[in-house]
Amino acid sequence: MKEEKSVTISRRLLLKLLGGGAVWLGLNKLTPVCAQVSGQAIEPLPSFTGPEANPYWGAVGQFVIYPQKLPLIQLTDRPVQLETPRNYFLTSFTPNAAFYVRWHLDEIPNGVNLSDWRLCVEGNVEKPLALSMSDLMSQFKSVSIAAVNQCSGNSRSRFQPRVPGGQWGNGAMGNALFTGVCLKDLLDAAGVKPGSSQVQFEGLDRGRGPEGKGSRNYLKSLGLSDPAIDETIVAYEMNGEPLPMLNGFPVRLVVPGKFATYWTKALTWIRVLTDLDTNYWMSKAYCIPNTPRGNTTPKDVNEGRVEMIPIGTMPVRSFVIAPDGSSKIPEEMPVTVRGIAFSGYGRVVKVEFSCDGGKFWNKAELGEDYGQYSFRTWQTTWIPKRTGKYILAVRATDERGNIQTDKGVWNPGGYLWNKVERQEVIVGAAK
Ligand SMILES: Nc1nc2c(c(=O)[nH]1)N[C@H]1C(S)=C(S)[C@@H](COP(=O)(O)O)O[C@H]1N2
Ligand SMILES: [Mo]
Repeated sequence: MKEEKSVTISRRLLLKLLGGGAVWLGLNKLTPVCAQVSGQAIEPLPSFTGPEANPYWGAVGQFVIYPQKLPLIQLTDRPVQLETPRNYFLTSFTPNAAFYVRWHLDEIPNGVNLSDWRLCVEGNVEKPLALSMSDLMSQFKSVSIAAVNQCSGNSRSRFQPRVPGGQWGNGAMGNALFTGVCLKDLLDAAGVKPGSSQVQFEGLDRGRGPEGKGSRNYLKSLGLSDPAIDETIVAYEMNGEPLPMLNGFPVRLVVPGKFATYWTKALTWIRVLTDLDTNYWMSKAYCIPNTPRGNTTPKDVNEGRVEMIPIGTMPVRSFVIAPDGSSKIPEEMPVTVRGIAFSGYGRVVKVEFSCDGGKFWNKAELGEDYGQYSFRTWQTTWIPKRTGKYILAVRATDERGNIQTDKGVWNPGGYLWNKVERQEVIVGAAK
């Protein structure tokens, strides 16, 4: 759902970005601080329960604080990979300070001087562009869209047999209201020449890349004929604020419905290509088996029987966020079970809840609709009738009829996990 935003908001943000003579929105160092020992300049949500309360929802790791961030779960520090704790998914929009972080390369921008920075549109175009932040904000129509950013490897730690890569729990995802300009408008302004095939995106980060793979920069491309191109935006605002440095300041690509691998951060070069992009990040990394649900077996992979293609759209998913199993629930007392759902293929039209591990399902109530690419909250009232252990489960259906099942997937990248999620809870006698 695109909606035009008033110019006043852009102007307000522009003043924020460029105002007061301070054009350097920089951080001295992107160094983490241990959550436990740092001065708490920003307050974490109080309901944090930690991985020990439920080892299976989030990743296992220590909590660290990076600049502009709340305590997040650390997967790795070089490159920076931080997971959002479960409690932040009670709402449709994920706070910027709690939004997960994933980079591939070590040399990430610590600051960007907006007086020098230009967004370049180059390659097979009539008129190459070099746009300043104020050009972007004043010369192009501003649009906003609520969209889920999910890492392809979200929930990778569930894979059996395990696969290499960050062992994410479920928190390598987030939803935000992104505001920026349409990619299409930038391409039209530059004039895409005939014979073009793809558009390539490059950010400011540099580094050695995965061991032995020799890639100095992270390059991703979209096909010009991909319908996603028409919905893609170059965002300079996230939830009404400039983007956090770690989430791609000053601008990032937002490709609604597609996995975040295409959502280039600190985007600085948009390059129209005449050939197919075969760089490492397109042809080796982020590829999935060309099979139903991207499912295969280690045996088929080892025997070279699997054709791999670049990953694309996010399958339907839903989560139980509360209760999280950390405390006993009193018998006969109503409990509000809450969570979120989303699908890259279309609006979530139904969420069903089960309190018996998936034998019987009941429709849950859907929260506010922020558009087809957004998280949709859901809730239902559950009154446990007896004491003991219960397995809660949730499944979502999108408008294309895709529904979650109990079948997991396996592929060598650890991508596309969307099995029905479960949560064990204990009900005790009410005193
Ligand atoms: N420049 C740049 N953009 C990038 C990446 C990167 O390594 N460099 N990683 C991508 C991947 S794989 C993910 S999952 C998302 C993570 O977005 P976030 O850090 O804002 O949550 O950024 C994407 N954009
Ligand atoms: Mo990712």
